[in-house]
Amino acid sequence: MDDFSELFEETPEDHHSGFVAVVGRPNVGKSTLMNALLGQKVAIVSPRPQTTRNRITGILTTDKMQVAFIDTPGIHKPKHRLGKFMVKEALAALPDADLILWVADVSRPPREDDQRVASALRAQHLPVFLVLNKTDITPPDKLTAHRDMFRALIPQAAEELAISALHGLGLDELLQKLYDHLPPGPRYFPPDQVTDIQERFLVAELIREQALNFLREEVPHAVAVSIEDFKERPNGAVYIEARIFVERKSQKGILLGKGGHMIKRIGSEARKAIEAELERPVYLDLWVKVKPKWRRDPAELRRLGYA
Ligand SMILES: Nc1nc2c(ncn2[C@@H]2O[C@H](COP(=O)(O)OP(=O)(O)OP(=O)(O)O)[C@@H](O)[C@H]2O)c(=O)[nH]1
Ligand SMILES: [Mg+2]
Repeated sequence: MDDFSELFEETPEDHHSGFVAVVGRPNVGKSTLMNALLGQKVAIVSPRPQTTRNRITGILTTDKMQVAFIDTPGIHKPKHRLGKFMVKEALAALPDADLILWVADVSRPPREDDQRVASALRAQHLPVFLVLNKTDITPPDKLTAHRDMFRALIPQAAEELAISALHGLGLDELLQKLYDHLPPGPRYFPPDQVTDIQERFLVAELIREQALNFLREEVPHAVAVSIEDFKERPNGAVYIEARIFVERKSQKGILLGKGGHMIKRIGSEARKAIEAELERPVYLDLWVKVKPKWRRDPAELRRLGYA
């Protein structure tokens, strides 16, 4: 039997803990918020909607509480099997949570996808915090008008907070409110554990993040990354071979760019990001492959971790 006594012995008095699902429509800043609360990058972030595709746990341990945040894919109207998987992943985080952060982009009025989120939340009997993000780009009159519209969608919200995840504004208050609402409880994870994701997954995500940052239009959504080889070299460096999949030949052309210019930029930025995370020198070998309609193919989706 495992001995967890050490974990619990260290738990301070008045300690609170729980699981907090971070949900909302795509691109509102859920992953930015989770990373900011953790003070560490666990989930990738990009200006493109539908960046996050899987649930990702980020664990915050302080003297008085431990919160396991569950970052989720943006809830939207799915157009293919991948989209359906993403929405299912997001909704599956709700029943196991102690509390829900509904992240909304307050710089804009609610959209159809916000309504979708609100109706899923109204069906739950869990405390919901309405988290109005992107206040840094919202003029005061718009803030008031949009806030009222979001409020009307979730009349039972336990708390409402105006924040900027990007600039770290309002986060201390959010953490205090989490402490107030989460029940007394022990640490469920070792204090130094920050996430549940594996190194290979993180590496694939960091490559996809750069692809999302550099690509436009429909191409980012057609991108998937798989790690084919991951080897430690005797000199301490890591050799990584990764494949970037797209659905069409034309997308492959865009991804490669003139004279391979684009893939070189993506590779070089991704390598820097991976080295920063792994704290080791990295040799990154990137290949681009066309896999027609992978987003609709159950076997491919399973292979890529989207099932
Ligand atoms: N101005 C501003 N931009 C923000 C803020 N928070 C996030 N962003 C930006 O919004 C974009 C989307 O951020 P993400 O954190 O990837 O959003 P998400 O909700 O996780 O998106 P999905 O994973 O696609 O559902 C990025 O370009 C962020 O830099 C904020 O407080 N202010
Ligand atoms: Mg995200």
